[in-house]
Formats: sequence, C-alpha cells, structure tokens
Amino acid sequence: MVDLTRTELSVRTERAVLLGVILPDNQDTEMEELHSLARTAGAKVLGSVTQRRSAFDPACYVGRGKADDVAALCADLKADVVLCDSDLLPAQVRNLEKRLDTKVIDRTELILDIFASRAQTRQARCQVELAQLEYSLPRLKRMWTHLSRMEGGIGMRGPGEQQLEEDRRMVGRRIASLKQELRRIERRKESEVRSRSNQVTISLVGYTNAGKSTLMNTLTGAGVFVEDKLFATLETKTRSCDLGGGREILLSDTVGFIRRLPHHLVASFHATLEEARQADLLVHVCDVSAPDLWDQIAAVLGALSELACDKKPMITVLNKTDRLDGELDLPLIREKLENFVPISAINGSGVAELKRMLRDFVESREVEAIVRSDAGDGRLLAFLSRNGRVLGTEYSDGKANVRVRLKPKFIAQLRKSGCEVHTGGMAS
Ligand SMILES: Nc1nc2c(ncn2[C@@H]2O[C@H](COP(=O)(O)OP(=O)(O)OP(=O)(O)O)[C@@H](O)[C@H]2O)c(=O)[nH]1
Ligand SMILES: [Mg+2]
Repeated sequence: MVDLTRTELSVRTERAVLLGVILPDNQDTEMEELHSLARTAGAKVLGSVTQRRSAFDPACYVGRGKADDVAALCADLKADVVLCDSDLLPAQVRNLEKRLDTKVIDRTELILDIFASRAQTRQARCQVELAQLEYSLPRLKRMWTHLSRMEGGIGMRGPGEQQLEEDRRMVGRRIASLKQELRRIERRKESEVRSRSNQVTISLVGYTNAGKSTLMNTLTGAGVFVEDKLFATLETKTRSCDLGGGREILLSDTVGFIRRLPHHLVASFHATLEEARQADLLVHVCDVSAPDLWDQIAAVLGALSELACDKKPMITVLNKTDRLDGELDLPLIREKLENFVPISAINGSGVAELKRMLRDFVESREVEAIVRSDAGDGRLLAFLSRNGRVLGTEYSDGKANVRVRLKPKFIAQLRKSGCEVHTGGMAS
C-alpha cells in the first residue's frame, strides 16, 4: 500500500499516468495540453487514459470500471502518480487514490506545482504558496510538517483530529502572514506602476507559450527567458521600447494564461498582472499555428475579463506565421478580430507593421495643445517636457506659448491647476 497522506504534491521526477474525462463539449486537444503540463512539471508520462462521459462521476471522477482499468495499468507501469485533467473534489481525490493505490494530483495542483518550481522572486514564491495553501488545504490529511519549522517548532503533536486541528491553525496563520506580505509588495508595485503613468505603457498578454517573451526580445532586445514549455515567464518584466519617430513606450511581458486557469492563481497573481491592468494598450499574442487557436483566444479573453481589463484597447498579434503550411484564412479572421497583425517574432516578418500600429496608437492618445505661461515658469516647462513632447515655444508680451503633444489627462491636470491651455488644432 502506498503512502496516501499526500505529503508531497510535487511531481518533478514522478512516473505518471494521465487520466481525463472528455465531456461532450470538451476538445481532445485538452489531453495534449495535460501532457505538456506534465512534461513541464518534470513528470515522465507513461500512459494516458480517457473516458467519454456526459458528466464526471461524483465519487471517483471516472466510472468505477474505468478506475479499475487504470489501477491495473498503474500497477503494470509502476506509476507513482495519476494526473487528472480536471479539478477534483476532495472526496473524489480520496476515493480515487484508494481505488488506484497511487497518489492523485488534479489539474490545478499540477499547474500550482509548475508555478512553485519556477517562482524566483519573493513575490512569486509568496503568491504560489498562498494559492497552494488555499487550494490544497481541504484536500489534505497532513502535509504541514514543513510549516512547523517556519512557525518556530511545534514539538510533539497529538494524533488524529487534534493533529488536524493544529495543522489547520498553523496553515491559517501562514495564510494570514503571506497575505500581509503580498499586500506590502502589491502596494509598492502599484505606486511603481503609477509613477510611470506619464509614459504610454503596453502589455503583452496571451496564452502560455504563444511567444510573448520572444516578441518582447524582438522589440526591445531585453534578453528575457524563452522556452518551449508552458509558463516560462512568471514575473512581469518592463522595458522601454523605441518605436521610431521619437516615440518610446514601456513594454511589459506578463505571465501566460491557460484555459480553466486556477481561480486561486488568478487571485494571488493579481499583483503580477498589475501592469496589464494599468496598461494603456494590450497586445494579445496568439500562436496562430496552434490547432486550438480560437479556444486559446477565448480562454485569454475570459481571463482578461476576470481581471477587469477586457475593455482596454487591444491589438491581436497572430504570431508564428512561419509555422503555417498554408495561407491565413483572412476573411474568417477579419470577421472575428477587429485589430490584428500577422507576424513571426522569430524571423521578424510583420514586426515593422506591428510597430507602426503601436506608433499610431501612441499618437492617437496625445493631443496637440498650446500652453500659455509666464516665460520664467521653470516648473511648468519642466512638467511639459517630462510628460509630453514639446514641439516649440514662442514668446510674446513676457509670456511663453508652448506647443506640446500631451495625453488628455495631463491637459485636464493643467487646467485644473489654473493653467491656460488651448486645444483643437489651432496654430496661432
Ligand atoms: N516558429 C516560431 N516559434 C516561435 C515564435 N515565437 C516564439 N516561438 C517559440 O515558442 C516557444 C515559446 O516562446 P515564449 O516566447 O517563451 O512564449 P511565451 O508566450 O513567453 O510563453 P510563457 O512565458 O510560457 O507564457 C519558444 O520555443 C519560442 O522559440 C515564432 O514566431 N515562430
Ligand atoms: Mg514568456
């Protein structure tokens, strides 16, 4: 009998069997994605079993007959773990583990494990640990021995229920302290992002592995990490990007999305996605060579709406055109997308067109204005050159007329502080 206490959720070196229920509206490609997730997590995939059903079995996820087949397969292959393509209820995990006599990890736990193994900054580590504690807590019997060390040592603990209670309290304290730390980091991040608000900020968002980091490197030469695995990027990176024509923007590379994104992860990665939430424009990077392109697009749009940034202006980048065998189905794409551009971030085709679109966007955000001020008002002049593009200055009657391109919000700010500002294309 294997140890079913689920003390170790990591599957980094485990021998795994994949198990999926295909519901009537699910795609077969989802098992391929589970395979990628398993591979990314470091597991060795030995086999894969699916069952078509109209609903999950409430007790065991798959039917009992199927569960017995999987048990035999696991014994044959000497599997250590069964990775399920869905999120299971705590009782389903327990029942399935008993029937299969192996550890069972569900989809959210698998994704959390990948995030845990990749988190590098203090913030990412806290975010993942919080998500793991909140998600796994009801699914565990006990795994908190590692926490007792962090909490300063609990010593001998009682058996059974008493032990469980103690574990829960300890976990509760750890969750509270992680939340506190994350709030601190989040406040710092927010003010950091806000302080940059004088520059146009653009965020690369999209499905995991679509090529966001590759495009970031192409546009900025930033040298960020790229890998043909899921969730290569966990931390947002922001770099300035020269679009030509005197236009510079801030570009951020963000963490990728996936369909059925674990809700706890979205919540705890809120701060990481702060850049996307504050961005003036989203560039949605898609892998146009993916067989499930439209499902991926829908998953990203769903996640963006959960983050309340689905109303932002967006350009869709159809990346990896170099991998297409035939032509793009442009009429279909035009029907579905408003603003798109096909590119290859690897060989650079279409990138010039994307830059032109980004430049157009930046220019559309600014308004030309004439600001009248006392000629010696150094503070105002400094404000204008910091927050806009000064086109020229004329002096008359001891006044300076500064012609400047500015974001509308700065014009409002100037007017509010009593400054005389003229807009509306006048040159006089
Ligand atoms: N053929 C081809 N491959 C590309 C292109 N852009 C990116 N890739 C490859 O796609 C894989 C994923 O690229 P990344 O840039 O890491 O993707 P990402 O969207 O940042 O992924 P995550 O950070 O994991 O969400 C890498 O193997 C890249 O080399 C492209 O235009 N053409
Ligand atoms: Mg990336």
